[in-house]
Amino acid sequence: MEQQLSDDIQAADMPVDLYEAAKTVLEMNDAGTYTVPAQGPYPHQWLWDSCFTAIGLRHVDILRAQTEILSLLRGQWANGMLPNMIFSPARQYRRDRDVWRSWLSADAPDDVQTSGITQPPVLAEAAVRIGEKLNKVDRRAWYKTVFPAILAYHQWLYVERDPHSEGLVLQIHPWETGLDSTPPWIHELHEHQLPTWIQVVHKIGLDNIISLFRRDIKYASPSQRLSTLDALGFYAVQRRLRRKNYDIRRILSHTLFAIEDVSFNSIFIRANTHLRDIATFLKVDLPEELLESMQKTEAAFGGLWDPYSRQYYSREFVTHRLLKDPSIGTLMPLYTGTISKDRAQQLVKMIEDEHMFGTNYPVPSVPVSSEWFNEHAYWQGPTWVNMNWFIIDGLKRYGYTDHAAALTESTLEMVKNAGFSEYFSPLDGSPAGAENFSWTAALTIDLLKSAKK
Ligand code: 9WN
Repeated sequence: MEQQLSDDIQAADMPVDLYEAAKTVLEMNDAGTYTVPAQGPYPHQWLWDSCFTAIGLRHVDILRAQTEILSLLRGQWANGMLPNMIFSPARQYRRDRDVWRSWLSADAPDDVQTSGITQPPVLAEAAVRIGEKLNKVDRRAWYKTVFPAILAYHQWLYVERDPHSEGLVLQIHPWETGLDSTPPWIHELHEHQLPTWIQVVHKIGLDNIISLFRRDIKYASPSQRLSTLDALGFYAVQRRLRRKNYDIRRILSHTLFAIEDVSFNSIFIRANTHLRDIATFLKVDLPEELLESMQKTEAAFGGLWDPYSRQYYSREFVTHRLLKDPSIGTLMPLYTGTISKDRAQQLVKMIEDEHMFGTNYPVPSVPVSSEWFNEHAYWQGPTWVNMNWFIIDGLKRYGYTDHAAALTESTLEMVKNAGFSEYFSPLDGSPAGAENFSWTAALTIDLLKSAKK
């Protein structure tokens, strides 16, 4: 009650138009028990999108925020996996469901159809953020409801995605990182995963015809999305996973396309901390084996640091080779809260550097000095509000409160000027991608609220 009152007072000081406009976007995208990322290009429920949405919605309607999370759990597989997409049952999306055929795996749920891969584990963060808004009795009930699912999910990540018990978890499709076209992954895709038929299609110029069937470029300029060559590459990876019935042993037995992504693992480390906190609150013990794995992850994470360039990178699972195409992933360790202060300072220097991430509207998804940088090209340059949200959170926890405040301000200004776009040019803040994007709206609400704290 007390918390609710102080939030109401804060809401009164906010730029009402931005707050109200953000709420309207979420209402517009509300599909009943979940929120679609945007009308048109994204008609299903996505894993980390719903987590971000719930983080914003908790300020508006806590019950609806809880429903957003609970509706995600209906997609959980028997082995603990949470899929990146739960498909709308509407007739017109049959093709989307058929591409994945989740029913090929005995672990997939019977009553909903899903993809066969996951997305960054933001679930524990969303659960805790909702928990913060509840009194102790309601928080206990809430944590009791979601704890088994989060536990099963983290255990699955270790069992299936850390098969050698080395500590870091691997990803098998660029979509699992949520940063689809991020340079290190696209580089690897071209190196290991472009079958000959795709190269032939590209050579004879058939991609133009294939483009006609792409839903995404009906809603955004093709220059702001994946190239058709890369989209075909993604499709080939997905088809291979489907051929193996999403069985990880069969998938990993013959592949060089498995990456321990720095951004995914950063989010996982933070999620593990949240899971431990939830268990402490509930006074339950986490399995010893899981606790050991969590410790191993924090220790192994140092292996992603390159002392020469003083940056973090993702690495190949098989060879442990660091993938040195620079990207925003290098900054995500700030969000873990477990790297040293010295390393955090190195990362902050890069955020300040105008030749790297210190643009007019930071934080670009690729540093401006990179040959990959392109201000409107999806995950190869634009600024994304969810990444800023992670970085702001990390900056605060490492004591960089002025940096966090400045980044919050520039993010809100960018949204206020350009609307709730999916992403923005880091140079002039111009909008790109889909319009009225849910996580941009939800995290705007959260930043508006947190800016006062
Ligand atoms: C594939 C929904 C999702 C986000 C991802 C973003 C984009 C999908 C796509 O949209 O990915 O999952 O169709 O490109 O990259 O982060 O969750 O908003």
